[in-house]
Amino acid sequence: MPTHFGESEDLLSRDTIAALSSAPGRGAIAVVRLSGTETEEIVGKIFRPKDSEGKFGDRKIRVGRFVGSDGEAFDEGMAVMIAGPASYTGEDMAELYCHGGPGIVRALLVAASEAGARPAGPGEFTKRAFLAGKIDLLQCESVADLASAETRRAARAALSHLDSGLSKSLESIWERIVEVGAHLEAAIDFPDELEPGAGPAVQGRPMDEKELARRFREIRDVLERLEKTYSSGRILREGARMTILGRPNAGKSTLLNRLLGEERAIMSPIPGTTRDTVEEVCDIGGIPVRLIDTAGIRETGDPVELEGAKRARQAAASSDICLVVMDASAGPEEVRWADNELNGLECPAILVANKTDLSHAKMPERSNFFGKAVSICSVSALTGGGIDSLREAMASTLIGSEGDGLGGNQPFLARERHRDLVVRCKKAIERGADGLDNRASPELVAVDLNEAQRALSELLGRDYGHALLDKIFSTFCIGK
Ligand SMILES: Nc1nc2c(ncn2[C@@H]2O[C@H](COP(=O)(O)OP(=O)(O)OP(=O)(O)O)[C@@H](O)[C@H]2O)c(=O)[nH]1
Ligand SMILES: [Mg+2]
Repeated sequence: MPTHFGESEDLLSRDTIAALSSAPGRGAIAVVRLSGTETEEIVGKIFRPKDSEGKFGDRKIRVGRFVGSDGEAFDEGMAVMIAGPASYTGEDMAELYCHGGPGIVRALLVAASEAGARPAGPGEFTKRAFLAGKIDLLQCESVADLASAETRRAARAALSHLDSGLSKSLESIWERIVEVGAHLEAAIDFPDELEPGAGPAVQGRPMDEKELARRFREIRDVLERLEKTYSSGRILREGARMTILGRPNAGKSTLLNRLLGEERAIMSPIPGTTRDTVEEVCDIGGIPVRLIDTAGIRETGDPVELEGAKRARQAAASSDICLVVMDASAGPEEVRWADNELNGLECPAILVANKTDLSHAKMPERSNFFGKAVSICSVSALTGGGIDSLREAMASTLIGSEGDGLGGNQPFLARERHRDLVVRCKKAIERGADGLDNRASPELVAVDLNEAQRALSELLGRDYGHALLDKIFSTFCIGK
């Protein structure tokens, strides 16, 4: 069980909650979940099994009719009871499968409420699982990430956190901190014995200041490696924004459609076809990428085109990466424009030389580009030539080699909360190491070590209060 600021009783409400757990709206089947001590009683009132023999039975699916408080049946479906504590929340739970008409779902929720259930708040099932000690806070967050994963790879990465990938690695950092803490305490309690061979109650021989400082720095390095995974981890979890920039007619809309595999944006030989930004999410090497097609940029007196170009620049400014598209058949003026554009960008960019199917197309040479293109890709948006290599370049620019292991065995950070706490922990460890170098008193170094432990505790959800839980669970869906 996690420890916290003594708020366990009021954090853990014991009433029975109910919520729609499948997506709202019309569907073939909808799932309503219940959790709490009254679950069996409530289900007994709103679900009439077809074979009325015997008790409900744990984890046995039964077919039957859903009934309102007036006793009238309004749907046929199935129900399963999952007895606590071996359930998701640790309490008695039920899942009801009804037909997915919005009227049926509403009627079922009303029936559950009239039978004594309270509508669940966002993430309340998972919050109960956490408070019952079934999963830690990092696993709770991974549940939310799984519920919103846009790609298989993002799901796999979240699943590795649900499997305690990050928790285990933080636990091992915790143990290392506890170990150096014991040696530091020995130095406080037995100041004269801080010499090799002397013996306060620590594992093995006590460490001297140099050894302690070395251990502090090792812990710092582990935290730093973890911190570095954040930019890739965040992109895998949240997705990336990628803006397509270029002059009119370069083939931006054709490229967007090619990457999406559908004709989303209008393409035409008339320069200035795209007037406003067009956005769509697609899967690039497992990364959810929001692709933004923009209006072509050129000198013009047309106020609509000028507004389009302004929006293109705004989209680029808030992007994780840009594709600068040039028409490879257009001559040196196009090369100069692309180079100039690359120079003005703040985010990483890929130079895409398009229309390479045309016989007079000329491949751009890297030496012609002073701008900071991460890579140069030659493609034909029209025929699809070179698009696979472009996809690879996009994925590796976004999450680089650090991203390769994400979702595998390598622990990584994907949330700002996690990154901030890892940085807080790292800084405290760093201060401690500096203190040891400067022969600060062990008591002072212990203050830094405590601070590092507090940050890790918060990260692992060992220390929490209302505010932290509210913040985390408010981002959850209702019914999760
Ligand atoms: N040969 C060839 N033509 C292409 C290629 N890509 C686009 N085109 C053609 O170039 C013209 C312009 O394409 P669009 O995709 O509309 O260009 P755009 O950059 O979106 O243009 P604006 O929206 O006007 O800024 C169309 O006639 C396309 O068929 C390509 O790879 N090869
Ligand atoms: Mg266009």
